[in-house]
Order: sequence, then structure tokens, then C-alpha cells
Amino acid sequence: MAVEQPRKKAAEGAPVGRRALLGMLGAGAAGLAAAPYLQSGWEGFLAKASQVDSTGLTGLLPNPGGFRYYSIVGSVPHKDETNYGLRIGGLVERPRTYTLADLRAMPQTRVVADVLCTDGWRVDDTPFEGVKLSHLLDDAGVRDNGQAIRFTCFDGAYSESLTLEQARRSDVLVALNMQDKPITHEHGGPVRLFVAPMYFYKSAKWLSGISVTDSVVPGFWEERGYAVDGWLDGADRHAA
Ligand SMILES: Nc1nc2c(c(=O)[nH]1)N[C@H]1C(S)=C(S)[C@@H](COP(=O)(O)O)O[C@H]1N2
Ligand SMILES: [Mo]
Repeated sequence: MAVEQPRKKAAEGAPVGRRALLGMLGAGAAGLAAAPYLQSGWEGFLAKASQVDSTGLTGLLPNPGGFRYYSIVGSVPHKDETNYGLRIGGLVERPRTYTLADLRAMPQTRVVADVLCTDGWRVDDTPFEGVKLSHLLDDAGVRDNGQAIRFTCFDGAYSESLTLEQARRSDVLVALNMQDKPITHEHGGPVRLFVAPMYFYKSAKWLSGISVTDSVVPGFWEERGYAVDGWLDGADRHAA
């Protein structure tokens, strides 16, 4: 991608530090000892620990995978092929709900890109695979007045946005696989957004709604000071 985009620092002007905010949202440390963490291994433990960690200290524990777990809510329902649905609506000709099987039956695209969080951690060359968002938008038929997309999540709280132009890029996926395996619950499975050219906060986990809107509706972090356009610097943006 040689096209230069404005280089905004995504976290600039954030009115409250995110660690502090996540701490405020956290349920407190009391639940940690009771968390049944052995069942899902170290990453799952970190996930559960950070859900109840009001200090932010779990972010300092070593995680061999390089990823940190983020959720703005303490617990998220688990979904699979029996109960997952992705609703596409708003300013489209043909609103519909896709099951996991529907999404798996569509053409799959694999994108390998560097993942960067505004908190400073990164995981280079991470493969994601799924359906191009542009494909779903074409299926639904965006109306003439459709200008942007609002994404919602089955955690009941997170949201994100893209302009229609951004959403139509070939490196923006409704992802089913991450690191060549089905996306785990902790990473936002069974379906998350992957916006390769932008900071990872744009990649909404537990994706359940895609709504075409007539203007950009700022998402959860954008309402708290993050840039609506979360472009990575050019050097970090090399997905094809
Ligand atoms: N639903 C939801 N999606 C989300 C978030 C979240 O808190 N909730 N956090 C975002 C941020 S800031 C990052 S860095 C990544 C973290 O993804 P991971 O937990 O798989 O590492 O998810 C993004 N998508
Ligand atoms: Mo992030």
C-alpha cells in the first residue's frame, strides 16, 4: 500500500488513560482466585485475570503469544455455530443475518499483517483469514446514501466505525481464523473484524452487527478520545 494517509497518533488527546479506564470498568480483583483458569491454559488465564484486574498489572505478565487480552466488559457470552449470527442492516437493499456456516461457505481471503495496539505492544506477521467486508457489503447492496459502517458486538458494549471507502479495502476482513486457527473466544471468536492497516482497537472482537449509516458514528474508544481514523504509520502498514 503506497498510498500515504494522514499520520495520526491514535491515542492523542485521550481524556483518560486506558489502563485507568479499564480499571474503573473492572470488576475488582476478588474474582481472580476463583477463575477456573486451568481449563484454557496460560492465555486463557491471562484473559480471565485481566477481566478482573483493576490494577492493569496482568498487562505486565509475560504472554508468549505477544497478544494482550482486552475487553471493556467483565464477561462475554460464548457463541458458536449453534447460536452465532452476524446481522447486516441499515442503509442496504437486502438486510440479512449470516450464520457461521454461511460465512465459512463464502470466498476466504488471508491477510498477513503486523498487529499494533496503541498501548505499545505489537505482534508482527499475524495471519487472519475470513470474508472480505466488501464482499458482504456487495451482497447486501449499499444504498446511495450509505457513507459509513457501524460495527457492534455481542459483548453488548463495544462498537467501531469505518468510512465506506475504508471498509471496502481488500485488507479489511470479517475474520474467522487468526494464526491459521479458528478465532478463540478470548480473541473475539467466532468472528471478529480485522482492519489490517489500522491500530488493533479498530478490529472489533465478538462481531455481531454491521450497519450501514449515512455518516461515521464514533465507536467506543473514539468517544473517549481515540482517532476515528486509526491508520498505522506507513512503515507498519504492509499487508497485501
Ligand atoms: N469487543 C471488543 N473488541 C475489541 C476490544 C474490546 O475491548 N472489546 N479491544 C480492542 C483493542 S484496544 C485491542 S488492542 C484488540 C485486542 O485484541 P486481543 O484481545 O485479541 O489481543 O481488540 C480490540 N477490539
Ligand atoms: Mo488496543
